[in-house]
Amino acid sequence: MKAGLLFVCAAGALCGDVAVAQNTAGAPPSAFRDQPLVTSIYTADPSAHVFGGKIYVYPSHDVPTATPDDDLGNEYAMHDYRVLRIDRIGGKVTVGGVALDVKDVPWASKQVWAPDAAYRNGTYYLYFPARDKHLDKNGLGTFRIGVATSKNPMGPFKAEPKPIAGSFSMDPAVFTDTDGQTYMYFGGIWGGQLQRWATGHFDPNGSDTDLLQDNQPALSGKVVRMGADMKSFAEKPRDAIILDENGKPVLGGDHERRFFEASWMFKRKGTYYYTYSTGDTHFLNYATGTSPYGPFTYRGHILKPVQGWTTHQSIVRAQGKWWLFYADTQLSNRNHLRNVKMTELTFNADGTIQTIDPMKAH
Ligand code: FUB
Repeated sequence: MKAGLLFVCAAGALCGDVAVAQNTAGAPPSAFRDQPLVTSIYTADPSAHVFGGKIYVYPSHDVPTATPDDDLGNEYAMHDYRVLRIDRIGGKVTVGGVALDVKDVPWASKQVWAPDAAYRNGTYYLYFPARDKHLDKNGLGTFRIGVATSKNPMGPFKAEPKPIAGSFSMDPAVFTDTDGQTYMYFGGIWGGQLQRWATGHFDPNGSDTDLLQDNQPALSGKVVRMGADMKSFAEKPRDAIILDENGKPVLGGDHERRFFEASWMFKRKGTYYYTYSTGDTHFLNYATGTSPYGPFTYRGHILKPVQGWTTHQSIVRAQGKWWLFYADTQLSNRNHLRNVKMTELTFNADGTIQTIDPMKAH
């Protein structure tokens, strides 16, 4: 599907090595606010962290597949991870070797989706979702969340033999608070299976999309405090509830505000910013609170829809500024072959975030 054209970085753009060809069927590079960080591989779901003064991005590594797009995301057939390193913003982006392959994860069968990473006491932790090996009637495993460790932020990482006990669904995002406590935010509806866990137990016959209860509180993403070993949950996961301006839970039918997937937490000036994707309405949103557990009050959109079905964010302060990392399909114009980007995030004096339009050049 990809045309054999060479992608050329726009002046001032952040570009890595050039190898992935661009499909001219999508919008031209000049139509996009930002340019891909790397073009030699497809990447998505960027979780960015600053370790030792450098930015490390832990993305999904998208791969071509003949599987058609469906509501379960079977076209997202990723089987390994590669880490990106940015020594200087605006400079070269280094693409690491294979950091972890699903064939080396004892419990997982396929689809290693959006990962995250953390550092504690000389060890780097890679958190990742994957389908387990207990196949259901459709031949699919249940999503669990695993952890792997390394002494090097670029990997390779060695996976634990089992997924994190009590974990389910996908999109782990790990946040360490100023008091040293670490929390994992996770979950995603539709293909991410969160709706099947609505009762607290996996429903093998549950809906493949959401709960279809438009007038009920929307399904919440999950938050859980991590154990000191960074490989376990210290408690049962709780709901990360999003409230509207009247203090009422956002409803399931409110697709422009309700949680879908892609949790990411950051803290700024004492306020907890819970950020997430709305999935089928394609927004990145944020809600704020005074505790890492929430509840969080809906504040607005961070990013308007990108080219492509999904986007998935991280937000990090680096080299004196705040940065949004996200993904679109500029290089391929195919939903499952994405490319990560970064752009500066601007806060207003009251702590609200200025909404970004990814299709407006700046
Ligand atoms: O990359 C596969 C899935 O698509 C991720 O887990 C979601 O967040 C969405 O980006």
